[in-house]
Amino acid sequence: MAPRKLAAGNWKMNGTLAALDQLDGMAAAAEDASCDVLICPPALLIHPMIARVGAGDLLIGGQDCHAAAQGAHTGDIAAAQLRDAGATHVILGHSERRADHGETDALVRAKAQAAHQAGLVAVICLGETEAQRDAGATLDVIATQLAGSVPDGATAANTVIAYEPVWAIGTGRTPTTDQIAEVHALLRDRLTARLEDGADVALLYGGSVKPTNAAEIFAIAHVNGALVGGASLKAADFVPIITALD
Ligand code: G2H
Repeated sequence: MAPRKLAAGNWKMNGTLAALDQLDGMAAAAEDASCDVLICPPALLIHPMIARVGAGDLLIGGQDCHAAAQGAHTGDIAAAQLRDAGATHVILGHSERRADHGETDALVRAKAQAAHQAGLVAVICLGETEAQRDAGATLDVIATQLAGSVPDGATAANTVIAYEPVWAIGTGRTPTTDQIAEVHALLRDRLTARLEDGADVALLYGGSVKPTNAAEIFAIAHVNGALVGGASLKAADFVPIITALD
């Protein structure tokens, strides 16, 4: 088995019911594509999205879940509740959550475990800051985040890893192809050494992916897709990215 290709959209805290109009074009592209296509909207839009496009080829996911299965955690969402709403995936450990909510590798790992128990695919995000890259620490940072954030029990079926350099997120800056290749080779090596089917875990690149740079990024070894933020909000931007991956 080779890693399944995945074009994933992270809508972050963007979108209202009016944005559902963008889904029709994305759903049509997902139907035509052989790669997987996923949109992770704000949680309030998960159910309306599924009602709009049905349980078809366009997959819908969450952007976070709590590590506990249920309980007194005001404002949080359990993995089983995402699954109940129709989600298939959940993004975990995005650098914005690590920064805004102090999420640690250990917490991300616990959340991934909860996601797996609920039957969700965990899309676990990793990435170095600009200061860490400038200090030459990128590979050490990524290896540490990977070891700490991926739970035992991770498999190619229930886990996707997204490499998102913090300095490339929403900035329009992207790493060189060599920089992406170096990190993805490390991820593949470490996953293959740790997991029985680590060679088949899908590895995404994320950070300012656009229709204009997608094909070049997808040609890099061990890049099996993308986690796309701003360019996933409009079908006119996201569909060409899906096509470039397919
Ligand atoms: C990185 C990415 C989506 P953008 O955060 O996860 O966002 O494509 O806007 O840089």
